Amino acid sequence: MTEDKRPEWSDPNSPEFATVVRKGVEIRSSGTTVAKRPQFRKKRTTGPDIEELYNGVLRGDRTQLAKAITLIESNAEHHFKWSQELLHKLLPHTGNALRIGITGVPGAGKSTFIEAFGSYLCDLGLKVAVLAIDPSSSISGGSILGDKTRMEKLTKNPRAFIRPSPSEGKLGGVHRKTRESMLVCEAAGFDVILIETVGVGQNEIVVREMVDFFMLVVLTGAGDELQGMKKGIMELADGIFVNKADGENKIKAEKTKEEYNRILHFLQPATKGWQTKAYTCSALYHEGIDNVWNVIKEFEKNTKASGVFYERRRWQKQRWLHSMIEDQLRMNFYNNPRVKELLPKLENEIMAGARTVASAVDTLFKEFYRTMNAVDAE
Ligand SMILES: Nc1nc2c(ncn2[C@@H]2O[C@H](COP(=O)(O)OP(=O)(O)OP(=O)(O)O)[C@@H](O)[C@H]2O)c(=O)[nH]1
Ligand SMILES: [Mg+2]
Repeated sequence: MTEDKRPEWSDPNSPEFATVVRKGVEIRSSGTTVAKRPQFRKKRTTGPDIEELYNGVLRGDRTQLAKAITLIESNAEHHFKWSQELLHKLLPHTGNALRIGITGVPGAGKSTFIEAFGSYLCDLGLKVAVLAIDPSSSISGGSILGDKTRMEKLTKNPRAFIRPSPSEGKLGGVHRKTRESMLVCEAAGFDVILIETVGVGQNEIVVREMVDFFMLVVLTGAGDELQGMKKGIMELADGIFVNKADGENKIKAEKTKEEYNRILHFLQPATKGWQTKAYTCSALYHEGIDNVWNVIKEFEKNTKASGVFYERRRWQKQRWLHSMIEDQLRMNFYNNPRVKELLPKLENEIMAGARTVASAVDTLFKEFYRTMNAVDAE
């Protein structure tokens, strides 16, 4: 039997009170009477509605898409679980977009190029998502703001979706987040995903590992400068675009293009069966933008026909798994309280010549495993 009564903290003189406290149902279990707490269906009050997000993303609802990406970008551990649940559901609807990575030194014109190229693709009737890894740069001084003004037209285009980079975080860090955001955008029906990254080292390799076509935006420069340019970066690219080929710079840009082509001839191509070439364009004056798309479409046709396209995507998934394992291992190790405590001491001993590196590593790992086992045993 249930009995309704007002909560004790309500005003006894006030006749109006909408809430009642319902006494729990008593059930019998193995002969003993157990007073059960009220039987309400367990509702996920604090978590997001995964079903709603899932349906929203598939419909291409931008609010739900933004919410889904926010969930992925969250560093909270319980959000991680929910985001994985959502991604698992979305997975069958992913993989259909063409993934393009864009890199180049700060000020090369990447954002201006994305504005022009993205708008061009939207005019063709395609849906374009733009994601950025570390959009801040030494020249513009950090600048989602700068990027937004440089992508003013695209930001307003209903066929485009622009998402600045999340800050670095745990649980696989920024790279996991960009990869997963890309998958969500694909499920939302975007045809082309553009990933912008400033070419300052490690980022290019990470982006290369998540895109189909990787392009390098460069500026005009003398032959010597090109020779000095990191060969490694050129070997990652499927296309090199000499930007700002306009006005007085046009002739110089043509020369630079030739110079790049000469060097490219001797380099290992980034993609099997595809000769990387240099081209000129002007992002600001929208010149040569259609050619960029032609090159990419040609690349897609060739690599799909040869199977290299699909092979790369399979390999990328494998790399993704391993990079997440590495991230997780690194995070667990360095966040381990015992490792944190011992590391500075061991570092000092090594620097003082009182210990070998190998023995310090051995001690650290022994302590790490010991504390891990202790946690497991609890
Ligand atoms: N003349 C000319 N200027 C350009 C062109 N493309 C970009 N610019 C200018 O170059 C400057 C840098 O352009 P951004 O698009 O911000 O360059 P970015 O590579 O995105 O730079 P970061 O995001 O800071 O790494 C801006 O002042 C642009 O207006 C071009 O094709 N021609
Ligand atoms: Mg930029």
